[in-house]
Amino acid sequence: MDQIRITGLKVFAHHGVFEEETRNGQDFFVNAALYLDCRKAGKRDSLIDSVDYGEVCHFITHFLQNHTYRLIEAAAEHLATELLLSYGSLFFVEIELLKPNAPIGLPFENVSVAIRRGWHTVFLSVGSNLGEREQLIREGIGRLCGISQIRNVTVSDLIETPPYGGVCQEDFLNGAVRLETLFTPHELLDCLHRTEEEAGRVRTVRWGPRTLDLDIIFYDKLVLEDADLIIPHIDMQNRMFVLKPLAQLGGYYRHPVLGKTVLELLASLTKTEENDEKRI
Ligand code: A4P
Ligand code: MG
Repeated sequence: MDQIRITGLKVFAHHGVFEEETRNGQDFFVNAALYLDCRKAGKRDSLIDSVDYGEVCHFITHFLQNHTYRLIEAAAEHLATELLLSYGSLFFVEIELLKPNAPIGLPFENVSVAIRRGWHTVFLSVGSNLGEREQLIREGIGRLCGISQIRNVTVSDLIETPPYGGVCQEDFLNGAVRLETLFTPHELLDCLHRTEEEAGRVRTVRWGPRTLDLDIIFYDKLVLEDADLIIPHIDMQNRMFVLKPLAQLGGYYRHPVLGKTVLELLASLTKTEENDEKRI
């Protein structure tokens, strides 16, 4: 992807763990890479289609001067977030924050932190089979839309589906959501759990009735497996209620482990279910 690079921007600011650092201040240097699509600006020769690097330099300077952090990690983290939230055409930013006069008491050239942050594309599955199902789903998605670290939310049609998983319960209303987020996968999971809780979700029976269920299906092309989170969702390929709405938003999205697109997974499952019906 195209980049605009800023190197060696000098900012006098007051970040540091020691009291004299926050009192007296010192020079910091910033290297930044802004990832965006420069094609249109390049073809049209127009600033409006790009990001004004002069403005970004002033933005970085003001940000670092108007905030005080103990750690350069924190200064870089918050700066990256603010840049991504303020300049909508940025997909990613890389920030290196250097502190050449850090009070180390030994001869050294430089110390710095370098981070890369950006927007991630996520597909969610959403379901409800308790209470005002559609309203609960719409309110839950509305809550996600109101969070600054989430943008470009699109929602599939909501479909009525029979319960899957062997628990005898009411039919579900299911859908899929595509969004972009600055959250890490675990931060997103926490955010989804809070949204479920606000919808009055009580966890009793596994796979049992729920006012609102929000599952992460894909997070970019990430493959992750730990005690709290499995991405891509471990059982999505066997669930019609996930694949059907998902196909509306990301039919050509390729599963990073199974190597098939959502439409191909949907076709395989449809075939399997048809064969199962014939056997019965
Ligand atoms: N977890 C691991 N990976 C993920 C992920 N990719 N996304 C962990 C979200 N959570 C993930 O989930 C239990 C734990 O799974 C979470 O705390 C998280 O750490 P939960 O939502 O608390 O409990 P659950 O929903 O009862 O269990 P589970 O296994 O998530 O069930 P599902 O997969 O959500 O299935 N039939 C129809 N027609 N439509 C439905 O929507 N839903 C279910 C529930 C059953 N049958 C259904 C439907
Ligand atoms: Mg769930």
